[in-house]
Amino acid sequence: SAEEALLTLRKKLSPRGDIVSDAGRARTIELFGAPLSPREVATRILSEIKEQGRAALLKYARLLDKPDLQDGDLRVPQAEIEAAHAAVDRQFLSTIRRIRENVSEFQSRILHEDVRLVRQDGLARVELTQRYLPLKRVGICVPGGAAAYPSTILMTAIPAQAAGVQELAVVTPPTKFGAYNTHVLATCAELGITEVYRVGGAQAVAALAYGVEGIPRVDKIVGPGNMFVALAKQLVFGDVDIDSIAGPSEVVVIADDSATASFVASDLLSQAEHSPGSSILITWHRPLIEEVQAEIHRQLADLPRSELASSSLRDYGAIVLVDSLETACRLTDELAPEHLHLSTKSPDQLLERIQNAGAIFCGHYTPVALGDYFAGPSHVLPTGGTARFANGLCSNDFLKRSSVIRFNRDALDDAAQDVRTIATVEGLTAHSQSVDIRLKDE
Ligand code: HSO
Ligand code: ZN
Repeated sequence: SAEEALLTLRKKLSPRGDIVSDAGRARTIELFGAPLSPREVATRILSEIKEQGRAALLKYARLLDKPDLQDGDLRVPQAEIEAAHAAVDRQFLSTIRRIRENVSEFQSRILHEDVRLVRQDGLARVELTQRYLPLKRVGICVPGGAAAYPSTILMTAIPAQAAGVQELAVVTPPTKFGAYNTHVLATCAELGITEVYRVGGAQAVAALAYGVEGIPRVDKIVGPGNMFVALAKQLVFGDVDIDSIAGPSEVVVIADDSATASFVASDLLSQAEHSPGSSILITWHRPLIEEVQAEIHRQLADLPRSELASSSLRDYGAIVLVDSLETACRLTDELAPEHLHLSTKSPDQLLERIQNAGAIFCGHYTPVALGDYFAGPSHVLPTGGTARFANGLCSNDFLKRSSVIRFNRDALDDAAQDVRTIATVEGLTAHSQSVDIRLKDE
């Protein structure tokens, strides 16, 4: 039944990193002299760096990532960023320029503008404004463990720049997929990002949240990372803003008899190849199931990351046969997936029935990869069913707002009695007084 399917699927959607493995336990004993949970590890790193600053940051960068990291290596020199830009091929540069235009156009277009309400009643005038200003300084986490992600720089930094953020600090681990990656550095150069630090994990989050000598603290930390980055972001929230806690990538594909099995299989595989995330197909067209299964096997054979993709599919993949389009939509809404692909004749028919999904891809010619790399909305999206209440990252997340309130004397006079009444109920006489004192020589 759909309910049973839902229970199984919930378990499959986004494996969480809170299980302590034997290997993890052994490693924390080796590093910290005690069997710590990942949360305890993150807490310890954060508080040490908060108290001891740069020395503790270097200590953890060496202990966890690169034993021979020198103090002077922490920030990538400008010459190295420029050299990377000069070294990458022209095709890569023209690609990231094109993507930059797409993302920048969309992110600027959706940007909030100040809103003003004027109430004029005779001589009384009230002016109420909601004013938006960009955050001053933002930190961006760029993963560098299993693969290089220049696209993550594009999908976080360009929305921030569209909002008008002046200072961007990128942190990425000292690895060949991170701070020693030519494409990563070239992308920073192309976007005018000059502050790049070779540090990852909870220690990077600590440096951004609290600041250390040479790295001023930021106002907001965005971008994905491993479990330690996620935990650290959760722990520093409140001292600094964060975007969200990103889990593994996931996709739900809803397909009908108009779908092409090879297309559907390719979408499932393109999220499965990330990490153990989940890929779920929901259909009411029974013949599609076997076709898609066969296609998955065929395509898997040629994928360099077939090992990873097939284990994600084995552990977290599913194909669900439902009785109707309506059930498919209901199930999807309960799952609230990060990506939803509508592989059907009339996607609009499904769109109006679905409320919870981070990004929705409509029709046979809109693979999820377009959203990951090219279209314009950010690929930083809510995972693990959080699309129920959370949103993908966008330019507006880099704005803060103030309310601006302006009354003239007649408007104050008009409001006076109401302010007095409430102030009296609350027993706050000075509040009343602040009104009366302005009106007394009438
Ligand atoms: N699908 C990932 C984003 C990504 N894909 C980066 C390729 N590179 C999470 O939305
Ligand atoms: Zn992807």
